[in-house]
Amino acid sequence: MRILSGIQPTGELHIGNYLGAIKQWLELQKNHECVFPIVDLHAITVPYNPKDLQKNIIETAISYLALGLDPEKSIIFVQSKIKEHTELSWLLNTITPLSELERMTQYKEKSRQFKKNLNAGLLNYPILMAADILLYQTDLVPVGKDQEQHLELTRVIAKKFNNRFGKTFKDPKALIPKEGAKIMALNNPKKKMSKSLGPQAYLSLFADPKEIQKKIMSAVTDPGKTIKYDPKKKPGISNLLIIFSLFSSKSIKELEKKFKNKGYAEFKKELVNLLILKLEPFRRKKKGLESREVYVREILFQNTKKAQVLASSTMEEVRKNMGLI
Ligand code: AQP
Repeated sequence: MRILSGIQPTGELHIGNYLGAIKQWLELQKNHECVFPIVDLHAITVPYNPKDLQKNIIETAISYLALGLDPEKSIIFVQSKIKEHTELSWLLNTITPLSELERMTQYKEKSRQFKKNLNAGLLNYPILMAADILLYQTDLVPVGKDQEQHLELTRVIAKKFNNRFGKTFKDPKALIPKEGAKIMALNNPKKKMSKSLGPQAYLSLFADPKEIQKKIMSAVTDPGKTIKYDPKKKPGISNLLIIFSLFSSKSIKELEKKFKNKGYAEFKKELVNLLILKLEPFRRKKKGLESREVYVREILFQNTKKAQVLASSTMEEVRKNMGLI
């Protein structure tokens, strides 16, 4: 099976990215052919600084390696280096109904958030994502819950294309984890943890012990004192319970029992210790890679060649079937 999933180089990766997506990637790369682009073309649909983007692209590549993605097993590259992503995206534009794009939740949210920069790229974002996925004849797309709707649209586009021009693309399926598919923001447990909500909302995967302590101890909790999983009534503590459970491999039930007569502060202190222990190896590995940028760039270069072979092969078929040659 072929797996594809990407992350935008918009800043540090956070524990939401890890629990919703990257943790699955690490398992999948053991037995499947995996394609993991750094999706820089998606990142430019919202206001950004070109200098920061350059830095973030390399940072994300370093982060992928530090977290355990293996460039011998998985294809790690920068999306914009393969021109076929934008070419296929344009072709898919011509068969994607406007109404489908306008009803996408992410578009609605982002167009509210970035009122002053309401560009066509923000609306067409899911078409580029469909191109990313279909270009590599992907079977499975391991993503967090927020991307489910885009995945469904990808499948609609693939079906439409295949019906109109003959079978060209595979039908990709989303792989969404049962737990951790939507980690909530630390400062607002009603919103998804994401970089764009600001530094108080997320915990970086490379945070040092001091930062972990600060962010977790000040995470928003709920009225009352009991450590109980109840996402509706207690969204703050429920979110922290999910994080604790996934990093410790203990069930939520076990944790509720362990912290039965204990308060939020004690629970948070233990979570801090757990996260320091689990995130420390990532931080150490990243530090080591930061001084080896030439090596990281070489990995990206070599992997781009592998991605190019796959992308060219699909595009040849697409152009032929659409009557372009
Ligand atoms: N909170 C989350 N919980 C679970 N999974 C998540 N993902 C993102 N946030 C969570 C998954 O991580 C992958 C990469 O997503 P992204 O590049 O969109 O990351 P982001 O942190 O969401 O980025 P931004 O820049 O802050 O964008 P917005 O504002 O759109 O969230 C995906 O598989 C995603 O599902």
